[in-house]
Amino acid sequence: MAFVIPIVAGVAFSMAASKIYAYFKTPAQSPPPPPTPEMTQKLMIKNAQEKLGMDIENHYNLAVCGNSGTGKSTFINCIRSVIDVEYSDAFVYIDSGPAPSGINETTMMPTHYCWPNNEFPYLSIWDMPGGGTQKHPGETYFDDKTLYAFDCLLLLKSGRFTQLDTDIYRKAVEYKIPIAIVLTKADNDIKSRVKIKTAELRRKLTKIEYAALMDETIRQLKNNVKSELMAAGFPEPNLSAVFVVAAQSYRDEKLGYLDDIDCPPLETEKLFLACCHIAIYRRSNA
Ligand SMILES: Nc1nc2c(ncn2[C@@H]2O[C@H](COP(=O)(O)OP(=O)(O)O)[C@@H](O)[C@H]2O)c(=O)[nH]1
Ligand SMILES: [Mg+2]
Repeated sequence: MAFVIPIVAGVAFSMAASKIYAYFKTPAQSPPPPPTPEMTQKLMIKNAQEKLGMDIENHYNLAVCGNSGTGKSTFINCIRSVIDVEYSDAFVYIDSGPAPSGINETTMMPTHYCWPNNEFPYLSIWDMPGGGTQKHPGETYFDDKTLYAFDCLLLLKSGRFTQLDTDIYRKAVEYKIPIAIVLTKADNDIKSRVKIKTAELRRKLTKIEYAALMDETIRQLKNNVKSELMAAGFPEPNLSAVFVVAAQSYRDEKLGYLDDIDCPPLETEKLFLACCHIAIYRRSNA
């Protein structure tokens, strides 16, 4: 089965960002569709409420999953233009504040964040703990964390697919839950390729050469995902559900800190809009 996230083809960008954002200022019209015929919407609402304290009737919910260190907390901060903080004993959680980095994910619970200044009162983003541990076993992770109750899953990875990644991906496909594969920290990939190319040419890259190198890097990273998924026994994935992002650059650009020499945000905004769009689409077709 191909990706179940019909997010980019045609419909996704026919709606302007401002129109998409307007949806998150009022309660959702209906909960998302249940994952299987056996699970009623009522049971799904109950499970999400009991296990995570999640309101799926009124709120649109995005889950950011993946292994520790893939950049989940940073992504959640960047997309909301919130500055990162390292976890310490003095850290105090507020849902409109930062998702702390450096947290021990073996004990962490799924944590809810909203947009500062009540920008989108009905949009929530969740920092999900890495799985495959005693507290969060991989085999039951998807159901334990009620991932089927989310509007869209963002599976973050910065290296090769792990067992947790493939477990989540497999279940998402089975349950028809939209899932985007997000290749994080791509600024590092671009930077190292620029270094190699610069050494090869013995001069700085022109703007055109730099843009071509970025395109090529994005293409190669996405093709690696395709090869890896197919090697893991999945059918050929639709690469329109794979996004290459530089989340910190996205935030820096929004806050006016991005320098000319910095890597641009790549597909960060495209990913966010696509996830928002699929959430709205599913709710209106539930
Ligand atoms: N270069 C770069 N580093 C990043 C980016 N996002 C996260 N990181 C770094 O990756 C490390 C792990 O990030 P964190 O958000 O704590 O990962 P988590 O464990 O998945 O929540 C931190 O040192 C971040 O600064 C990015 O877009 N670019
Ligand atoms: Mg984290």
